[in-house]
Amino acid sequence: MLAGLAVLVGARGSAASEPEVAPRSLKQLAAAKGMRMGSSFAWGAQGADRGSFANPAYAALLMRDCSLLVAENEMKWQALRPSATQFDFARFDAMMAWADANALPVRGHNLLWHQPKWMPRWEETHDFGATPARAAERLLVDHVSTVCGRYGSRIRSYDVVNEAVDPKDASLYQTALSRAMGSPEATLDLAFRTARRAAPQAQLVYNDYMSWEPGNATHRAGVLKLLEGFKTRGVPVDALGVQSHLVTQGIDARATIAELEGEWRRFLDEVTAMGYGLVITELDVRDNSLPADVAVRDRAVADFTRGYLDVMLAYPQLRDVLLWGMTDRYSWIEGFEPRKDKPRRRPCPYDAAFKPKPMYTAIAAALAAAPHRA
Ligand code: 9MR
Repeated sequence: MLAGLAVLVGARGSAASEPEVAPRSLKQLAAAKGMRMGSSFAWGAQGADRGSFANPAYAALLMRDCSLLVAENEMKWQALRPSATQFDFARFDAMMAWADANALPVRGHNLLWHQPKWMPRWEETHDFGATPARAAERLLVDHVSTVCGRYGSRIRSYDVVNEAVDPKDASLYQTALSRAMGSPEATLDLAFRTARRAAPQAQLVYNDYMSWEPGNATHRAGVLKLLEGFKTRGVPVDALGVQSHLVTQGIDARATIAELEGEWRRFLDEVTAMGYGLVITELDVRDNSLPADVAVRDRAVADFTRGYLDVMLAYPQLRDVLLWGMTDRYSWIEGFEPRKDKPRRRPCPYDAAFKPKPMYTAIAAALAAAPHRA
């Protein structure tokens, strides 16, 4: 059935001329290559206009295209930890229940977002008492063990640590936890070692947004240094989560890619040479340096996505690709960085009316052209 598809798909690397792809779902195309396709999703009240499992229109997209899911926000400390002594699993449990009912595996995002800005407010002013290192260790170990223990083998991949490297100078952020424990390294290492014990079956991922666009060299260097440090210290980290919040650099995707590709491959080569796997954890595209015209923007975003995925999918270490949302309607980017000229951002494979865009076709074509995973 899928064999016929290859006939309809043009040669790999034809970023500018989009090949025609049969209307197969992304998860089917991925499965044919030994891969999985996924997306973030949210909690929502029944029928609410959100990127939620409880919104039938959104759930239909998840069911059609995804073989893997991730909670956009509901597993973070900010969501799970109203205080140092409490957990609130209600929303995330509801998401897990829906995923289980539909036989969809879920990745865990995340066990520690190591920046003060993204930890719960109480944590930064928490009183760690007379033996602060021990108390901070206990808090972190308790969090990781409780979350991993609760979901057991239902979660087989965790972003254990998220965004610990400061892109400004490649240093590691400090939080109340790392100040109490004496160093960020001690904190991150403990998170991974605890996750390995509490979820021995799970892939443990360091997740960050260092990317291939200009301006990311320092961030990439910091991430490499961190990954080297994990190896030296024998910390159990299995893969790098490459978030892939891409930013277009102009209309000519092919020219941009030709410029960015070399350095980006060198980065990925260094990561994989250390033995790390790769996961695309949060793919979407910010349509910068492009005119407002929808057709022009969609074309350039699709070409950029295709070129990026062609580079990434050439790495056999990459088996899972997750989008940060299926439709433009609920994308975080509109709130984070709206276009200065006002038209709505178009970062996802489906538009705000749930119609597939050229980006969808580009992802499908990249999957169809990808080498098969053993
Ligand atoms: O998309 C998420 C947004 O709704 C939240 O307000 C924000 C803070 O929790 O996090 C966003 O997701 C981020 C992800 O967790 C980590 N990588 C960057 C993502 C986009 O900011």
